[in-house]
Amino acid sequence: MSTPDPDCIFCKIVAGEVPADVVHETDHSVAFRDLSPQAPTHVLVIPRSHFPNAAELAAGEPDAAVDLFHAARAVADREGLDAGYRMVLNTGAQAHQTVFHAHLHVLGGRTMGWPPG
Ligand code: DGP
Repeated sequence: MSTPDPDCIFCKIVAGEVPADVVHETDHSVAFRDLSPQAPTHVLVIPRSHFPNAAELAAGEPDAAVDLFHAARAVADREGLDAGYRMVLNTGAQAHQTVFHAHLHVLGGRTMGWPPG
């Protein structure tokens, strides 16, 4: 497991040092509601380990990367997103990644547009 980053807000959520509305947990992942929801359901699924993005997570801890997707499906099931949902992995500043701890957005509960902004 990678070392937590003491300056990372999501590492603090994993450690329980910052509160979050947690909706699902596994051995590898924690899922909690986004502070700034962009859809009726907007949950972030993050690995317990600190990696700067999902690609680095897949390279460093492939089992945890796969678990992120299993956890996302569990969240979608639990939230009743039967009509569909979007999974987003912003990677890098130009793609609007603002927190550099890997996270998978699960968005649902409304019709989505395409292309994304
Ligand atoms: P991104 O732009 O892909 O890096 O998304 C980061 C998301 O994290 C953004 O939608 C807002 C959310 N976020 C940032 N800080 C916190 C926090 O402290 N708590 C929660 N619940 N969400 C946060």
